[in-house]
Amino acid sequence: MSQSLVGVPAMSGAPRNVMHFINGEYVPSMSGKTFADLSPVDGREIAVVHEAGQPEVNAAVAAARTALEGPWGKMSTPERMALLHRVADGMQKRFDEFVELECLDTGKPFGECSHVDIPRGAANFRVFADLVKNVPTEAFTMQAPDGADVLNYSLRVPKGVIAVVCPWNLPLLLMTWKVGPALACGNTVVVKPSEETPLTTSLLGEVMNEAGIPPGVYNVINGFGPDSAGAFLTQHPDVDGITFTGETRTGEAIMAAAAKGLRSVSFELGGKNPAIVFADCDLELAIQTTLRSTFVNCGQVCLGTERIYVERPLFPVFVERLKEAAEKLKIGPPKTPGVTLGPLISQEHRDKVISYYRLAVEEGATVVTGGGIPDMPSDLAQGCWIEPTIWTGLGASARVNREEIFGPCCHIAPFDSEEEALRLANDTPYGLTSVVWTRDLSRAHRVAAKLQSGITWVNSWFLRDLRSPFGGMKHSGIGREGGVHSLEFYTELRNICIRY
Ligand code: NAD
Ligand code: 6OD
Repeated sequence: MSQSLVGVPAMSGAPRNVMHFINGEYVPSMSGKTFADLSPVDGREIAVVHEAGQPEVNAAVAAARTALEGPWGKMSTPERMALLHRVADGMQKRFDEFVELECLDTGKPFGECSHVDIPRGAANFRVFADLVKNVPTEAFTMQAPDGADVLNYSLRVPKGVIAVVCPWNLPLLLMTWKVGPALACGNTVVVKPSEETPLTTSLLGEVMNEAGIPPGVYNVINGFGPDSAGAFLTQHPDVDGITFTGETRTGEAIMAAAAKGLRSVSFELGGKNPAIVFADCDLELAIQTTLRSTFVNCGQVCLGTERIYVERPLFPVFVERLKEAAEKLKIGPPKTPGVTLGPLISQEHRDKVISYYRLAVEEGATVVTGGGIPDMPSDLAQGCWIEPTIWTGLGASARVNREEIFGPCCHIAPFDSEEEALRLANDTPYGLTSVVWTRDLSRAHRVAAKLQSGITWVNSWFLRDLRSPFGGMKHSGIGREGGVHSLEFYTELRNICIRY
């Protein structure tokens, strides 16, 4: 069994070596092309990553096809489910390595990786393995014109070879959220992790081998998007379906690629998510939860809150309380005790977020707190640090209120009526999530029903039941995953009609 060098602690700080994982083997790029994976904490090179060209992508897709038609395709559902539980067990066994690598790649606080990202990675395999066994299909009886009996029944079959293209913000969680159900449904996958965060996706290859998953079922190719691994994979004619999480603009490019050959897509895209806070809310809970929904993972969560509308009588108190809470966030590296805010993912992304910090001021915002780059010790000076930031005073048409920033920042505005709050919240091309804060149950139902988002949380945020539908409206996505909805994308539903 070939070993990745990704999980091996680097000797004297030397970068790790990240290869592709194709047909159960770690392989380098034929071209010898590599790129650097940099730490967001201090800018040092943490890994040398092999960049896939067309030959590696072809090999990965071919391996996936062979496995689909071979041992994986022939395996019974209970055998496949047992193997997926072994994958989850294997992730649990190597939990510390996964946490270490995810923290290294993303710079996020240790507690976030160990309490959210990695446990969810394992849960994504268990939940879908169990679910597939328990979902019924349909059956209808009728009579043919000559009086013969007829039975229609449906069968779910795997869709085929699935391309899984992933972002960097929750690398293992979001990748396994796709790979778990895809494999549970009997497909094989070729994963393209983000070029910013390839480590845990690579390590999972070893776990797949250890669990006994046949070669070719789980393949990983590394590289960038356009003119690189991402584009080669999504344009590949032998890919049957593409599941993608990332920016809306990238979704448009991938949809164009998918049009050739009429491949189906499932897209989880960007957001500009609102929270509506009524004056009767549980203020303490609303503040503590909004602190998370805005600043956790340094604001790099697609479900996060960037626009907050507060009923006018509560507005000054809410702004002051959220400011106080934001100013208590402790910025620093993953393992420093008490750290609650890590860096942004890259200098390039920090440049983008800082450009919005400048734009907010140009558009006339009042900076309630933050707005800049914090002073950090000299050994962290090359990190992608940024201050948590709150603005007020902008109108609905300000770009800061319309465009996804994906940083630790939000704008807070007052409202005077339920209708106005709904109009403001829905005034966006996006429609991923929304949050409502109120103790009035009737109002909670009324407002939740009128919000234009795939997911609405009432008096909570990011509470996830993996059986429930997940996805975005408008420019925030195409399709739903979660529970049976994942099965709808990862299988073809066939009808058999029998006259007897
Ligand atoms: P991104 O779109 O830049 O990249 C995502 C992936 O797509 C990467 O692996 C990248 O290499 C690849 N890619 C880029 N261009 C491509 C192309 N032309 N063809 C094929 N592949 C291509 O997104 P990101 O910056 O990694 O992630 C942040 C974005 O993801 C934010 O907009 C965020 O809202 C969104 N996101 C959405 C969800 C959701 O559930 N809706 C979840 C997480 C992140
Ligand atoms: O919880 C999930 O399943 C999920 N897809 C979360 C997405 C988070 C976005 O950053």
